[in-house]
Amino acid sequence: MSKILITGACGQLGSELTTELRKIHGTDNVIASDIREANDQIGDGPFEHLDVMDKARIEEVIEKYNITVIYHLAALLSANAEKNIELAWKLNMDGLLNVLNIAREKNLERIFWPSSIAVFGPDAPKNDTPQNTATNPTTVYGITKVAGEQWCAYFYNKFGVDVRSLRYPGLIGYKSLPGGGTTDYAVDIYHKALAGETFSCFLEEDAALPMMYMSDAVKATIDLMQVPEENVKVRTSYNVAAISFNPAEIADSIIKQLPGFEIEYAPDYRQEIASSWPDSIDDSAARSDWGWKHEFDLDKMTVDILENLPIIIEKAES
Ligand code: AKB
Repeated sequence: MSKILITGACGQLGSELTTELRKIHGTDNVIASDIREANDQIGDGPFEHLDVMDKARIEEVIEKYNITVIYHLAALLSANAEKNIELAWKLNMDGLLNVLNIAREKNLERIFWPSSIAVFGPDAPKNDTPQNTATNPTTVYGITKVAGEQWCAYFYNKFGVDVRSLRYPGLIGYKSLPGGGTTDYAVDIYHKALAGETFSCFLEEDAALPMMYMSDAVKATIDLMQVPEENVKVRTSYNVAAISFNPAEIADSIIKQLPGFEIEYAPDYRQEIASSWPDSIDDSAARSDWGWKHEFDLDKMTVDILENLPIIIEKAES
C-alpha cells in the first residue's frame, strides 16, 4: 500500500490532486502538506505544515507516516518568479533536490514533479513544439524547470530514483484559484464573466498558449504515475497537450454561454513571458508511451466551468 505525501497541496493543482488521490488510496494514506494553512479545498484528512526548503522537516514527515511516494508540487510560478528571482531559484531547486535526495536515501517507490511549457523559450518552434528541441528559456521559472528536468533524469539514470514528470500547459480549474502564473487569466476570466463584470486581460488578444482543463491534468498525472516503469521512456519530462487558445478565443467561448460578456486588453509584463512560450505543443511521445488522451476542448470546458463555478462561489460565501 502506497503512502503518499503531497507538497504544495493547497495550490491550484495540489488541492484537486489531493482530493482525487484520497478517493483512490483512502484519505489516511494521502498526507497533504503546504507552507500555507490547510484550506477547505483539500478537505478533511492528514495535513502537515511543511517548508520544502527544510530537508530535515521533510524527513520527519516521511518517517512519521512511512511515506513511499511524493508528489512534489511546491514551487513559485512564472509571474511571481520574475518578481523574486532568488527565492524562485532557491524554492524551486532546493525543494526538488531535497525531495530527490531523500528519495534516493530512503529508497522511495516513486516521485512526481511538475515541469512546464515554460522550459521552452523563443528558440523553440512556436507551433507543435516537439518533445526534444532547443529550450533556452528566458524566464527564471523556465530556467528552474529546465534544470529540474535534468536533475530528474540524472537521479533516475545514476541512482534509479523513479521520478516522473509532465510539462504542464496552463491549467484551468474552477475549484481553486491559481497563484502567480502567466496563464492565470484563463481562470480569472470565468469569475469576472459570472460576476457580470468586464474582464481586463493582462495578455494581448492574440496571445495563444497551450492550456488544459484541470480534470485532464489530474488524469494525466495519475495515469503517468500508474504506468509500469518501462513505459516511462522520457525521464526529463513529457510534453502534454490538450487545447490551445488566445484570450479572444476564450472570450468568444464564454460569449456563447453568456452573450453580454465583455473583455478589454491591458497587457503588462506577463505578455513578454507569454510571447516567449509556445502556442501549441506536440505530445505524441506521451500519447504513444503511456496512452495519454485529453477529454476537454475549449467549449466543453467553458460549459463545465460555468455550470460548476457558481456552486463553489455560493459555498464559499455561505
Ligand atoms: C504559469 O503560468 O506560470 C504556469 C505554467 C504554464 O507553468 N501556469
